[in-house]
Amino acid sequence: MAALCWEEFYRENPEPKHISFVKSQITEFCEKYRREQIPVVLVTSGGTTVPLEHNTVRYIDNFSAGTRGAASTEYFLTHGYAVIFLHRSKSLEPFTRHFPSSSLLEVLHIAHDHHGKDCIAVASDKVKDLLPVLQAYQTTRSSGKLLILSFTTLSEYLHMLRVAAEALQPLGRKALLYLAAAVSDFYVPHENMAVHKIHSSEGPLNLQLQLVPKLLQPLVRFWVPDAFVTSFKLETDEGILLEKAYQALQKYGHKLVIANQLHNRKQKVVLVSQEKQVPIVMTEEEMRQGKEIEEKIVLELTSLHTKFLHEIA
Ligand code: 9Z3
Repeated sequence: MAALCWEEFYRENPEPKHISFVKSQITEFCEKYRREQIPVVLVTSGGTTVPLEHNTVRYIDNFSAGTRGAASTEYFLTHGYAVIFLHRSKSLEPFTRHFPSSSLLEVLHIAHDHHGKDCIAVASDKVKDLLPVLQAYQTTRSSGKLLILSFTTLSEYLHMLRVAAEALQPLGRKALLYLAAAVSDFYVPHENMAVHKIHSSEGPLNLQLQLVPKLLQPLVRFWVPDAFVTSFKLETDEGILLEKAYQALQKYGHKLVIANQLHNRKQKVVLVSQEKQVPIVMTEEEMRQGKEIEEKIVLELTSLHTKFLHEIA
């Protein structure tokens, strides 16, 4: 069966309950930076779930730890961008990602203040790791340049994406979209979903998943026609990766597809545009030093965006 058109998808899959609050937060954020002439980037991050039941016990998920989006957000902030970070609930977030919960207690130790009372301090060998993160975090907190929003399901994500894109429209060319979330191509339509937990006593489960309409089409054409839109293409078969990236460019007419493979996504990506392919590769040495590929991706992207801003519209 063919995919629904995007309007039907939005009609048939209800908005998340908090959508009007989300809308007012994003609109206010975009309006502030539009007035201040500061570029705004929408970073999407993490995988979307496709629930099998309304009272969800089981769901299908797309793989993504959220490293790409969370790390890139930190680099966009250092380049002066205001960032809307739309991420899968409980996936990695900027700044806190450096301290996974398992190592959080390792950073602290019990000390004594001058009255001999117990207090908590940062272990001295951890200060050099913690300090730059804490500085960047506090700078961001006081600037107010980071808006963090979360989704869980595919439908929540797609509703929030539309609201965010429409709010970015008044920024024109100053809006950058960096769509790194891993978005399902398949879903169970709202009206076909079981209400309660599906039981094994009913026998083997036959699932038919419908195709998700390609939302990049209306996004590029109607919601943010002037913005610099970048999407990611993920494949596991290297042989088809670039071909798929070009197909996406062709189909949606946006500026850039960042092509990556699952197994080496932290070492190599290719920036694919109509004009050229720019590979970004990490050396062994850079990896050993703990450098991140997102630093290079964001550097390249902000420079492409700056050039785009200076072109005659
Ligand atoms: C990506 O390709 C991201 O780079 C990763 C990042 C999900 C691989 P991590 O979060 O991984 O750092 O662990 N995202 C886009 C994936 C996607 O679903 N793309 C669609 C496709 O490939 C197009 S929108 O068809």
